[in-house]
Amino acid sequence: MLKPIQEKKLTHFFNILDNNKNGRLQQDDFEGIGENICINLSIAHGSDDHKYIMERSQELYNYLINDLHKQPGEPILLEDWLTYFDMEIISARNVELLKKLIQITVRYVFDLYDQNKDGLIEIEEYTDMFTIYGIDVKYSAKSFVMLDSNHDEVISKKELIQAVKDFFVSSKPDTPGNWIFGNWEG
Ligand SMILES: [Ca+2]
Ligand SMILES: [Ca+2]
Ligand SMILES: [Ca+2]
Repeated sequence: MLKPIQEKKLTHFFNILDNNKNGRLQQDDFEGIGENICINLSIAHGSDDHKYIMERSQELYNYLINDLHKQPGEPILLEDWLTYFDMEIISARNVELLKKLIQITVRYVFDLYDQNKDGLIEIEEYTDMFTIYGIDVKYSAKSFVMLDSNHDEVISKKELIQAVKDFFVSSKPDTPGNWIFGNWEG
């Protein structure tokens, strides 16, 4: 069974990815996120950068469809999402699957939001992520400081891996990684 805090965080993440807020994760949510990124970064429609962002945005969708045993086009419901995390990862203690999901998520964040491609997430890039996902930006500075565990004012891949891991599995309310996608307490 998921603990209430885990369910809350995973529901928060589901709602963020559900770009058109219809309660289902579908391909158009990930296209919408890709388009939001391009608009936010003033990337021209049809350019190579546009194509790159759209493809990277799509990758998480493809991974989830596959891992949740859905057919392309079949929606992922919140219930499917929570059951997946509970039965296949958290309660199952499936370390390998968790590791893979963390890797995919970290790659997704770096591919889409490390705009200057320096392998680090700066505060501006992190705040853009909040804007693009429609997360209240008033939490971005606070969250950034918590994720930046060595206080060098950038989020490294290592720090992001730890944060994503804590976000997915930690049942402690004071774990810094809980805040990766802003105010999960809602
Ligand atoms: Ca949707
Ligand atoms: Ca960067
Ligand atoms: Ca750091």
